Amino acid sequence: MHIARRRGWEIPESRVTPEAAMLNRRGLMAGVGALSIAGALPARAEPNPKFVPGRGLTEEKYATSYNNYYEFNDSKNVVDQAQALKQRPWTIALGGLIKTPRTIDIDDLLKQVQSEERIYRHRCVETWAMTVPWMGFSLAQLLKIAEPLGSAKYVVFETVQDKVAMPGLGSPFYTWPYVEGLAIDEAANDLAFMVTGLYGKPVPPQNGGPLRIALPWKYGFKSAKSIVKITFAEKRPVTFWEGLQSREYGFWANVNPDVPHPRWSQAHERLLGSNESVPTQIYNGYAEFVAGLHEGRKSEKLFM
Ligand SMILES: Nc1nc2c(c(=O)[nH]1)N[C@H]1C(S)=C(S)[C@@H](COP(=O)(O)O)O[C@H]1N2
Ligand SMILES: [Mo]
Repeated sequence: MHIARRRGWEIPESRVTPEAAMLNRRGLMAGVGALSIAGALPARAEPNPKFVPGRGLTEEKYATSYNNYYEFNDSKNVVDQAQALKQRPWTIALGGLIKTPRTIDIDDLLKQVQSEERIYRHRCVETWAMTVPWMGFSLAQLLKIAEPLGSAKYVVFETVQDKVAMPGLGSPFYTWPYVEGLAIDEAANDLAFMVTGLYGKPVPPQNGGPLRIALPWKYGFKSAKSIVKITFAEKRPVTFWEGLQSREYGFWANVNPDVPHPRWSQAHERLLGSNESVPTQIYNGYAEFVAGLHEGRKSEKLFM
């Protein structure tokens, strides 16, 4: 069972089951044999030690039940509705300024990348925060696969629009699809992470399964969920929240405790689960990785 769980985010369920069954047949899952298997194949890979969480993990039940996913609804309680979003088959269209625009199946993509676990802090612009063990692969690997042209300056992510599963798409207040983006040098930064799992399981639909992004130094709205399209552009895209309210939500959206949102302070954050309030850090504590990115962008509104 541990083996099936460990590999669930990497390979389709259909390929997990026979392997687990085979191990069972050999009797290796019981008694002394179980110990040696556990030793050879730990239930969870060691998280990448480069990314130090600095605080306790958020309990899984909170991270997977308190969600912002406006395509379903705007209540944070989307779990039940989100189960209607099918996670396979799933394809991602790669387009725009790249060598060969094409559509790639998620399972083919996963065979071409190196996956790992990373524990990241997540800071929502609304001031709640969580600490989550994500499974996935660096966006830099996907850039290599996509082969952007020299003229590509921005990467643009689009979320799936399933009108049957997602009642929020019918709301007249929003301009769908959910679009997010990064400058290409940000996208190449080691911190930018494509997520396929969390807490040792496939990432559930409410958290943006089967493929989302995690950008821990930016406010959470930059981390687009359930991605079906990645395009490369010369021009900066207008992103979802920026298009709705540019005075409050910008393109760069780097975390900064000293730059308040127009309607509230960003100095502190509330930890999901415990409700403890802790000081917010510049770049959400990831300055050592990303502060240098914006040397040439001082005239931009980098922090909202
Ligand atoms: N497609 C899509 N992506 C989205 C959102 C959304 O509403 N739709 N909400 C964003 C916001 S505001 C946050 S804080 C995170 C929340 O991720 P979580 O539910 O996994 O905590 O997803 C981001 N990605
Ligand atoms: Mo958010």
